[in-house]
Amino acid sequence: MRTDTGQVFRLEDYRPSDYLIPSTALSFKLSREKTIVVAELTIERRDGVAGNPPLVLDGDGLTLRRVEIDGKPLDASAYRATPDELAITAPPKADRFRLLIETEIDPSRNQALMGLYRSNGVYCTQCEAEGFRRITYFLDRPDILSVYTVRIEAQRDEAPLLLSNGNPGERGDLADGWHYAVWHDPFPKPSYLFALVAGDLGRVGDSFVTASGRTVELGIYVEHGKERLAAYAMDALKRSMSWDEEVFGREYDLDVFNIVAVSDFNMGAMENKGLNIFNDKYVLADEETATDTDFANIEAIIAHEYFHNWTGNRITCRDWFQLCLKEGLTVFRDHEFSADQRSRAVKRIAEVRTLRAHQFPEDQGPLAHPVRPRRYREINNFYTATVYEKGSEVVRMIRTILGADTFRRGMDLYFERHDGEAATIEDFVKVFEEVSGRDLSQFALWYHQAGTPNVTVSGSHNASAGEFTLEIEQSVPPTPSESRKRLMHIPLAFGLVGPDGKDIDYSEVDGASVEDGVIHLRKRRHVVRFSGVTERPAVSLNRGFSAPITLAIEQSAGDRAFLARHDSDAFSRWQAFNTLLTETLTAAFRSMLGGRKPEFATDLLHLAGTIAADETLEPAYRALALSLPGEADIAREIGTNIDPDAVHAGREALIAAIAGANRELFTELYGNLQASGPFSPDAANAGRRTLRNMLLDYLSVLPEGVTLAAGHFATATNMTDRAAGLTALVHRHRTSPETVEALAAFEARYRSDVLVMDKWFQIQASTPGPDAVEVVRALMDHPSFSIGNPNRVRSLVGTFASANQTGFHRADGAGYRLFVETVLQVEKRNPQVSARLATALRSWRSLEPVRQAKAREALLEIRSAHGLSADLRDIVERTLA
Ligand code: B3K
Ligand code: ZN
Repeated sequence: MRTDTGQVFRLEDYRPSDYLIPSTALSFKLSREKTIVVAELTIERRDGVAGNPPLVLDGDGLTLRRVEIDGKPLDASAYRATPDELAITAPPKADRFRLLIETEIDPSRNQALMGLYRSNGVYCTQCEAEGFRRITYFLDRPDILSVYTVRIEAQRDEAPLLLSNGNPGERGDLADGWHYAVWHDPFPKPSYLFALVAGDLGRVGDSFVTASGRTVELGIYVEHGKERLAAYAMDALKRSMSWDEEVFGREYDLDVFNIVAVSDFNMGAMENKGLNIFNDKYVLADEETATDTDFANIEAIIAHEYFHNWTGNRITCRDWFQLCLKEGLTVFRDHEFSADQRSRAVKRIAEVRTLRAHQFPEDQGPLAHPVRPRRYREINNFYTATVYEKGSEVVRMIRTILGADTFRRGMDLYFERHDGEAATIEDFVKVFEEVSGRDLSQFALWYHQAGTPNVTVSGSHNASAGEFTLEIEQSVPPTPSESRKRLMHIPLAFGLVGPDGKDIDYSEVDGASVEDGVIHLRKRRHVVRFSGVTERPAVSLNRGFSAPITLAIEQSAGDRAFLARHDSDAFSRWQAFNTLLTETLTAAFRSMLGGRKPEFATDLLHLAGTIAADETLEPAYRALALSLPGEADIAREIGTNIDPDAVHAGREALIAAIAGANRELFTELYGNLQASGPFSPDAANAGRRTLRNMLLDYLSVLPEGVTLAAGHFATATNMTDRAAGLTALVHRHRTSPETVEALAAFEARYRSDVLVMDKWFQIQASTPGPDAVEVVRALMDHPSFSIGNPNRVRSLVGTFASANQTGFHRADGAGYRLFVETVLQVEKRNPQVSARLATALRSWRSLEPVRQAKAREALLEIRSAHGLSADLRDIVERTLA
């Protein structure tokens, strides 16, 4: 592990390299403890570079065995080598030369899971962002595009399968049971997209004929015996390939496309050219082992990585500050794909919930950074919800402002102009300015300025004049190292809903800021007047969540309830009810703090029932409406001085009140939603299960709840229902015999399937209440748990720290002690995972004083530990700053 050098990287320091590497030939002799890598690089001096400046290559923990230039060993005086750098002090004066580097690496000891490592006996790689330098010395930066030829040698028994990027070439046998395979990738690519896999895996094959009639061989490689579980992923891949042709005009470009599932992986998946490597959690699924959410995630991640072939691979990033160029855009593309495959309204609501749960706290806390950051200490810490999810929202806003057709023309121009290049956000914004003729410079602040803008709105109606006026004000709160903010261009989609539930056909009086149902805020304060509004409308604002802002609108509960039933925009309709719930929950929190029993408006309780039973709405939508804001969402709304126990108690009280008021209705609906016929993971069937399981969640708090949940669990015929039954039992009836029995039955059934055991860990780690700390501690000794496997750590400790407000923030600090111990233990092996885990404390300043002090102590304890990685130190120091 590299310890922290304290170096800060700055966008303004970007400088093109003096040398280029147009071609790279790699040869691997794979062996567990001692793998030999020979890299033969064509090095070219960049045009315009004078003389022969030193060539300084990046390394990370490498052992150099040999270095030659143009076939001759290099004299020791001509270079300097450390594990982390190879400097050729006086390279040849020729414009072009061949550099050969032989390194030795030890994949079996690689626990950071970056570079070349072994997972379950399979050799695999992860190079983004800076893992390639753990394989060989290189100009390991994304603007160095090279054509790769890769030769892999391994023992045939150990690794019958030898894969790399591009198209397969020659293969054959060697002496002593060894064999080899050659791969060639004709598309120049940055080193972070290099990949190699070698091992003994099962294959699922299929093919796809592209729009222009080329046949592409598709392969998904999984552990032997699990081939059947890759069928859904294969189907999702083929759907992604045709969707990208239809919607973005993008065709696949190689003869093969391979996906490999491995069990030790730091994130979801990786888009290496022609050879995607996946966390097996996002490939393997059937109804017995995967929930509907798992199926949806697989579909989205398969699509995401596939879409990177154009947005990320064919056009890559000039430097890591531009990460959102590929990530935000590709998230936008995968969101659109899922919206088309499933339900657009449901997908949009789910996206916004995720954005609020993950990106808003980041943007509103000590780790806030712009979508395109200007500085970093450790780039791995910038694979964030801001870069990904807010990055996607920014692309969505461009489409909102330009309209779908002009947006598509802009995308076409982007692909045409920058194919084969390493581009920047400026390049991206420019294509849209060109095709639309608009000035997007103020809009581009969304990339450059951190923080969630706040928009406040009030409306007034003048009945006699038939006028309605909106007064709107924007402000952007200060964020770390950005105290003064500029005003943003915020596209606010809206509608004025009349008493009949239909949108009023208004005209704007001044005609300055409204265009196609969108108010364009550019100034601090706008007064927008509408005529032709004879009856007082209910205002529906930020329709479709057109801008990622927080919105405070003066509106009566009556108007909100009206919109919750009648708004023609499905998102805003959901939002209206969700806002009512949020307001109710913050009031309930205050009652709890004051020692009073919260009281709930009967109208609200009944509105929940009306929405649940509204057959004109899809079941998945109804489930989202009934799903209360989470405890962290409520805490964020309250802002400061949070007592998580009071938040929890208030929320539980509302659940009980809704369940009590709708007992018969919910019971009946629950019964009607019982599935018949074979399982299908499609959106409609999944939606019915979601609604039924949401109703179970409510009903489980009633006296008959334990019996109902136990029956639900016992009769479940798929993992979605089984996990929902177990969750209801564990979260609501922790100590009942039914729960103990169900937990044991689940464990007995899935003991040998660690991915399913992750759900068993998650359900227990998220159990509200003070005992969770001890439960998690005990589960860390469970035979299925392993501190070295990122999925296990995330399921058990990650869930506890980020999805269990009452357990993690236990007032005596026991949750934080477990957290410190685990973070430091994980840190020794895998800094990326420990740093990610440590972000769980990013909102510590919003806690009440006693917990706040304990959280701070925990962070200080981590900070004072010896030899911290750059990853963890960066997170902890920024969190404390
Ligand atoms: N590009 C990878 C993420 C790499 C993370 C490196 N720390 C997966 C993705 O976003 O598609
Ligand atoms: Zn991505």
